[in-house]
Amino acid sequence: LDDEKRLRLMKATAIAHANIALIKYWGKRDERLNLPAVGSISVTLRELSTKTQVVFDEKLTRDELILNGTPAGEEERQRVSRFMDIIRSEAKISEKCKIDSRNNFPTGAGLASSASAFAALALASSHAAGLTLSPEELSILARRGSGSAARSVYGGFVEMKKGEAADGSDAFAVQLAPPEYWDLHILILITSTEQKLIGSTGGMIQTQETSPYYFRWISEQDRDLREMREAIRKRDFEHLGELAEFNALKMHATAIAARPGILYWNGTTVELIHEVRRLRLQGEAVYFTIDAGPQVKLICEAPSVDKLRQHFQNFPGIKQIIDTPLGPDAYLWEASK
Ligand code: 2P0
Repeated sequence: LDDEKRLRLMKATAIAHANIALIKYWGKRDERLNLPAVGSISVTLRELSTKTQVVFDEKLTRDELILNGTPAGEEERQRVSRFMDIIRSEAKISEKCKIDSRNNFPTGAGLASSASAFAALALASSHAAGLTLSPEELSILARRGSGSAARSVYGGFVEMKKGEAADGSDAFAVQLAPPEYWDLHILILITSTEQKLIGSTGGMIQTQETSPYYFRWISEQDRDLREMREAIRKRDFEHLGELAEFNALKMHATAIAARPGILYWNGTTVELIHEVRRLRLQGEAVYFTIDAGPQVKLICEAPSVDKLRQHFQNFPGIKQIIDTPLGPDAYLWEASK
């Protein structure tokens, strides 16, 4: 019976949602502990989630990772296995585990999934290993997997603290407002489903090592964070949108100035930047943000969604549109089954 109880305790499933930063994370102050060089502010997305099951099993000789129903490549498996070593060390267990992770959004849609993936993995694996973590500790743990994952622990509007401590104990995310605070929508305009040539981690490191604008990017971030908190507090949509657009373009400009330059955009990305600005001149309340890839994410309020969706439906180069309101905290799913 004891064995049965132990086995039951060593299994858990969690769901976490993706997020999009309004004030971007770009740069690390410590690579090993994955500490960000800047704070960031994001919104969590209801329609994009990852569901992850973790089962520790003494019979396994190595960690196994299934992604969307298929065994993961060796590089991904090792990244996750290194993360599981952190869990094992904290929980003082030695069992290897089987991880089954599934995104509810189309794979190969060119959308980053490391935020929802590591937030779901942190919650499921800590629970399965018998750790009881506070939300702050969970966010710190998720950060070790991927910086943006620290934010996906919470729903709604979320701020990731850069922190000061060398051990990362104050580098975690906090919720600024729950999802129901403001009916914002993000419309993701997918322009390419190809794998990007340079990932976020590599792109950040190259930027901080070679971009002449990196120092300026870092030195202005606290002001942008303060302004964004204020725009959210006042529910000032124009201010939020204008500032998000500014901060995203500034991040990209800093990366473009690296040597060699890092350019995540394609032609459609640029056409869409112009189109959003044309729409604004015609009175539409819509802004954009862009992450480490060629997709353009529109920021708007709920009443504008249908019109914008229709407007971009047949825009040349757009492969797919995903509309999402803000989503909830990460949560456990039938924890003990
Ligand atoms: C962000 N991005 O704030 C920024 C904007 C991409 C562009 O966080 O190295 O995959 O795993 O900590 O979390 C993507 O970075 O990087 C990201 P790691 P991560 O959303």
